[in-house]
Amino acid sequence: MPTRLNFLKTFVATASVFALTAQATEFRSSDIHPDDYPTVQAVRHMGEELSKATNGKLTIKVFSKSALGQEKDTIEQTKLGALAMTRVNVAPMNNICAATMVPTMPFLFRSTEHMRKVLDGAIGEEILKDCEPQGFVGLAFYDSGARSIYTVKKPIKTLADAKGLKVRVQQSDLWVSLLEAMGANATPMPYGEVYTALKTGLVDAAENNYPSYESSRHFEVAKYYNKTEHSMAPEILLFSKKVWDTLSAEEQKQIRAAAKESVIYMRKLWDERETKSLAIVKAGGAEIIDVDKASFQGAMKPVYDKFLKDPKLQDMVKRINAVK
Ligand code: BDP
Repeated sequence: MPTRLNFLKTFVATASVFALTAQATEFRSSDIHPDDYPTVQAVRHMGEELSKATNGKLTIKVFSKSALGQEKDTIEQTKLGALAMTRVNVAPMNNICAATMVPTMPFLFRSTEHMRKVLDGAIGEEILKDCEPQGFVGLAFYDSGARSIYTVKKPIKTLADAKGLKVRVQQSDLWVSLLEAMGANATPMPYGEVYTALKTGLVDAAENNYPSYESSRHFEVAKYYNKTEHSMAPEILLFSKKVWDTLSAEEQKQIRAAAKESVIYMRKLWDERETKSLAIVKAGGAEIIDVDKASFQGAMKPVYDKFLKDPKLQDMVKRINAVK
């Protein structure tokens, strides 16, 4: 029998549920990669850690496979605050936040260890911070390995072989110049269009690390993977400054901590995935070609001259070189 008291009880219970949901916040985060890719897994992991640390008050929902758009679109949405987070490569940030050009620079990092040490330290923090005036709180860098050029028709062994090649690049002026310095014709386009571009002959080549070459199935259409290893441009995890400013200092601290923790998790997955992807592409018929790297490296001066005019950025390169 519904009594006044029962009604009151139900009312109070319902009200408290609403209060709970009103307090809990779910941040949406985007990624162009599939569910099993290390970047997607890492942000999911970060969400779990954040949820634990806040007793479920703050959570993250990751939208994979470009469900919310290509990287340039999601960067724009994040800036507007329509999206709380996005995981992208630093390349589409190059035109927005100058310091991100530095870790993109060709042949900058000597090894994975060197790259990790630099990005984990004060220089990494400086680069992340540089995105803030543009509307992005840089939370962390993730590994992206080394990028190499893969070709449809013939292998590349020396710089001369790259001449006139139509190569897809990420949407960044720096990337266009980088390939032009190799004598190639650079065609910027979003990642999602590359498979078809390779297949239809719109481009002769693209460039990426093993996990992307594999997960995108680009190896099926471009079977020569030429180990130029010309850039180790990392991934970056960005939080919308607009959304950030609505959070308490404590919440911001919790988000930063969970992001940093996810880097460790990501690296383990990354190392495993690089090995696994290499095996998959080889089994799928890809040929891994050794390249005269020095000839490529020798052609990169114009890129440094053009994009690192700012003494602050030049100094950053010097400091990176000095990191042992
Ligand atoms: C992959 C990055 C991804 C980029 C993609 C590309 O993880 O963020 O969008 O390369 O080449 O390695 O566009």
